[in-house]
Amino acid sequence: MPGIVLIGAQWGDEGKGKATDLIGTEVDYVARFNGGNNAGHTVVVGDESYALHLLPSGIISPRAIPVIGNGVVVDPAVLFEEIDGLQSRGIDCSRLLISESAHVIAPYHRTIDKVTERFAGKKKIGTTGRGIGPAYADKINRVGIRISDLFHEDVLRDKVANSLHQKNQMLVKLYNRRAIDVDRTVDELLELGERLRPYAANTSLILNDALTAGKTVLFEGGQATMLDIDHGTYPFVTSSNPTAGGACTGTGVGPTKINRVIGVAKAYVTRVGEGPFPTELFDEQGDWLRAQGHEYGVTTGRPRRCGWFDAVVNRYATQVNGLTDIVLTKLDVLTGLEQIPICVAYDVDGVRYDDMPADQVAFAAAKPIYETMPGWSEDISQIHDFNDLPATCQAYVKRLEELSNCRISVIGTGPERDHIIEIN
Ligand code: 2SA
Ligand code: GDP
Ligand code: MG
Repeated sequence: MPGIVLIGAQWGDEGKGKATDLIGTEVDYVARFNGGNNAGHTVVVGDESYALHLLPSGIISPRAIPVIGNGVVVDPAVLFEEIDGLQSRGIDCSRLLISESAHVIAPYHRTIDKVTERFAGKKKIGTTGRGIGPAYADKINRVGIRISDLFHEDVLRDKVANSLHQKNQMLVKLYNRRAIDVDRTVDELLELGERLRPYAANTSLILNDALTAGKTVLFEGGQATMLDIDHGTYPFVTSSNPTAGGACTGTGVGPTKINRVIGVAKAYVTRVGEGPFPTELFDEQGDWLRAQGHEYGVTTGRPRRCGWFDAVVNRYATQVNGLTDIVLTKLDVLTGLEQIPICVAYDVDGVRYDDMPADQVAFAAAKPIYETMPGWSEDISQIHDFNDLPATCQAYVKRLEELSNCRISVIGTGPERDHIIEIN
């Protein structure tokens, strides 16, 4: 089983960090392929809880080699903060490899992210403010800075000057902000680059060699399917491809090397930031889910919007990612509910949609069509065999599986490593 892709099936925060960490103990490499420090993964090991943003979750497993692929945008200052934080807690980060082709989030990307969101008013995306969108925009515009540019002062100075020429005009004239100084920015990036140099590598070559040698690589997605720049709820998306195809472009590994695609889905749904969310609950049931599931952003601390499981979203995730199996997390959070609604289809202006509408105007108007299942009240966190779950809980899982068009192979029953049920 050499190439495994693990992605979010909904709007993020499904528990990918924990799922990666679990599989990571058996793999040789864990490679991130998209996004940057907008991600927030919580991994709980015993009494210790680790909040990771940029580093792959595999960093916690002593065996796996963590890799930051070319599709990731790297804020070097944040990277070192995270490395220092983990090293001080005894986690060895020296094995980390960073693609020389990954793009850099420069300080001006953060400034532009914040300023454009502030001035967007009602049209804001609700970004994490980490400079993700502006860094990817520069990459696509062919004025971005790659990790390898940090090792060539002349090239770097030229690129930063070129990039800031336009951006400073915008900042000063449009947003009434101070111009950003080229020399100061270059000095800062050069210093960070020096510290980064030992980690920089030709990661596409390394990963391909590893796969050819029969080693196992886990490709870890940040964010999720519905936040994908192509397949998500555009424009309320992140600026990368968190879907399974991104694993190939974001690491330089071909699709023939991928054997398994795991989608992580919560037993309900959450979303942070703006944008449509058909099953969102605005009443006390939404507050209850948020409280039970501790639904607050790992990166920004923002309260997450909460709603019932949306099977249309999951079927869509199965489709666009080619899922082979689903890890269903946070089933324990639903314990205590008498009835659990599941969204099985949408009603858009009187028309039933069983599949995700591609038209975002239709999606924004989608009203959930619910089916309701009986809940359970027993604590399920100590159960390790599917057949020991309450009958109504088993029926709920089986129904989600059927509606998602994909097998559920693992169930999360609590935040800790051993709070899982594997289904054969
Ligand atoms: P950005 O910053 O440009 O990527 O924001 C664009 C949209 O993508 C959403 N987004 C996220 N959604 C869920 N979780 C994310 N990571 C953090 C977490 C979020 C946090 O794990 O909790 O702490 O707030 C994440 N990152 C980006 C974002 O909300 C925008 O809708
Ligand atoms: P990610 O972005 O997909 O990695 O998810 P986050 O770490 O942002 O959010 C998921 C949260 O759910 C974390 O706090 C995890 O510790 C927690 N978690 C993961 N799986 C389970 C589970 O099965 N049950 C419960 N109660 N919590 C879980
Ligand atoms: Mg998260």
